[in-house]
Amino acid sequence: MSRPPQSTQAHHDRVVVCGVILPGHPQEFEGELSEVRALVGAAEGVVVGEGFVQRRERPTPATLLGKGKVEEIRTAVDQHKPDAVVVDNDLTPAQGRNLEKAWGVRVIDRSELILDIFARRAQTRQASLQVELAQNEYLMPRLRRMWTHLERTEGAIGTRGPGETQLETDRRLLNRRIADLKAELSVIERRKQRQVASRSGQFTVGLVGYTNAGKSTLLNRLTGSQEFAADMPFATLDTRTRKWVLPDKRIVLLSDTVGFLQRLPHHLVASFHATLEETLQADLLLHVVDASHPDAGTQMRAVDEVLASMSARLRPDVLVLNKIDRVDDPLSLHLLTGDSPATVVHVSAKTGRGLDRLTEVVQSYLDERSSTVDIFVPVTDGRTLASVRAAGGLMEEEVLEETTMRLRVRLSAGALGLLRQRTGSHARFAPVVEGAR
Ligand SMILES: Nc1nc2c(ncn2[C@@H]2O[C@H](COP(=O)(O)OP(=O)(O)OP(=O)(O)O)[C@@H](O)[C@H]2O)c(=O)[nH]1
Ligand SMILES: [Mg+2]
Repeated sequence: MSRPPQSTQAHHDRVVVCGVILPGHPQEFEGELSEVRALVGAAEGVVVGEGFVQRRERPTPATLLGKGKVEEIRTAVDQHKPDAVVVDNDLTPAQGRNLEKAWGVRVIDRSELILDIFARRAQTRQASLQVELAQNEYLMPRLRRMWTHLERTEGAIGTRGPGETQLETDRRLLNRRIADLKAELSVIERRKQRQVASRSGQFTVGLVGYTNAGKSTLLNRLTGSQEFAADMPFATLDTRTRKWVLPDKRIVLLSDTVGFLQRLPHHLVASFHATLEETLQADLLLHVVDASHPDAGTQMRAVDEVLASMSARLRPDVLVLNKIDRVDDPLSLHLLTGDSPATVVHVSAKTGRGLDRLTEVVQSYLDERSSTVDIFVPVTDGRTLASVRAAGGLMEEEVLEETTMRLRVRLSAGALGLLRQRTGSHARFAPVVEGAR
């Protein structure tokens, strides 16, 4: 909850939280304001006092919250003297201004809070630029709010208030910064696209899911990595891709990415589009769900919605119900998956339960998209033999007439193409007709 982003101050902002439930908002939002509390924690803030929730048919245009609620919160502000009030909704610039006037304290809306967390977590150049871009676009229509204290000179004949002039300068600078950020990002994105294209021979598996579902923990467990995983929203902001060696030695690339959240700021989704796309282009998409969460169903739908908003054809192939070590009632898992067309696997990334089944599922997808080939290589060509063996998927090896090796492999079309390139004219490929084996 600081600007500029990435503050290293140890100071913890004390905040009062409130929110309005509008028709169509998920149930989760009701009651405890538990999600916004977790978000405040992730922004290193501390919630003081009770939260204020108001259910309304439609927002009050000027202040979002109703008059009575604004008064009630004013009393809480007087009592607790917080650094800010966090409103778990998006506010228009005018609503933010009006509430700050009414409460005499800084007001932070949901988008700003989420942007702040992202700013704290960004580790790569790309993530930092993406967050800064989203922050600046959020700030643009709100610049005026920062200059309200200078507005008194407004309207005097023949004068333009110093606030106005400053505002114009700020706008110009901000626009220039936004253009620079976009330019630098597009350079990084093009470079990454080339990297992704260079992997085209490999079978790729992408992990998506609500924040805190356990994606990074699963990636670490399956690939023996040690990426940051923690009980907080948005522990991961970047795409990480790791090699996953399957029991039959075939290699797939497993990618982890930023978690989703319901009602994500659209600036942020737009900024992170490139990062997400990298994962979403995977051959196989796994949707990881925290099955022990009371709002698991809502979270699953939120993920589906974000995916659908990015591309209509995006549908996860496998639903991974994680954290089953914390689920007592197996029936609840049944209710969660309902009539989902995806393959469902129950796992615990923590204890390792169910991971063998998940591996089988991934292997069988890989098999479906693979074909079997006999590769003939001179026995003396150690290099080519090594390349074929390293590609994985080796099923048989046989020496023919002491001069030629026959290696039978089962690989995805991409991996086979890559192997053909690597081995050049040193190897002869002969497809094995299915069923003849
Ligand atoms: N009990 C239990 N806890 C788990 C399991 N898997 C992950 N966790 C915990 O859940 C928390 C979140 O895990 P992460 O792997 O960071 O989740 P993520 O989906 O990567 O979250 P973001 O990066 O924030 O989107 C951590 O505290 C994990 O230890 C599980 O199977 N059982
Ligand atoms: Mg993570």
